[in-house]
Amino acid sequence: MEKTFLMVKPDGVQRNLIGEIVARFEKKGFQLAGAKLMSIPTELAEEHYGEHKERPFFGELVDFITSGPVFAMVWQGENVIATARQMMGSTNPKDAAPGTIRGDFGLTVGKNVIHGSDSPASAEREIGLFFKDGGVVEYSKVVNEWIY
Ligand code: DAT
Ligand code: MG
Repeated sequence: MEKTFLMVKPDGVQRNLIGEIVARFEKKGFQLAGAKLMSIPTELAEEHYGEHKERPFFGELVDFITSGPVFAMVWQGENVIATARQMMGSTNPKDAAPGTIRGDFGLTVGKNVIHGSDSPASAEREIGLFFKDGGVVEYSKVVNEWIY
């Protein structure tokens, strides 16, 4: 089953949005496979956002993501990587459609509430980084194949 890495960023945790965000993915039909509240060490933040290390906002990005606890999650389900990105909305909340997480809860690009892997390769890499000591649970709750 396809898996993705999603993370409620420090602004979302501080604003008590964990439950709201988890509820959206649960109600959509995706299955939670791992979750933990954690502080991100600077080295992990730099590695996670490595693709942006030459960008002018890199320092700010690392400072922000390490500024408070995040809620790191693994979700699974059909097309979960692309669908979760759609449910998150555009990177800049000013461009994110109402009904998306960033569209409903975000104001500025720096503090945009949630992270989600953008491709199968990113999902595998990010799950490996954040859940390298385990914590991804394989289980099934299928009673009938059409109940998802
Ligand atoms: P996404 O989080 O939608 O995958 P991204 O990978 O392009 O977006 O950027 C990672 C994060 O970096 C993004 O969630 C917020 C921050 N960011 C992106 N562009 C920015 C900018 N122009 N100024 C400040 N922060 C930015
Ligand atoms: Mg990205």
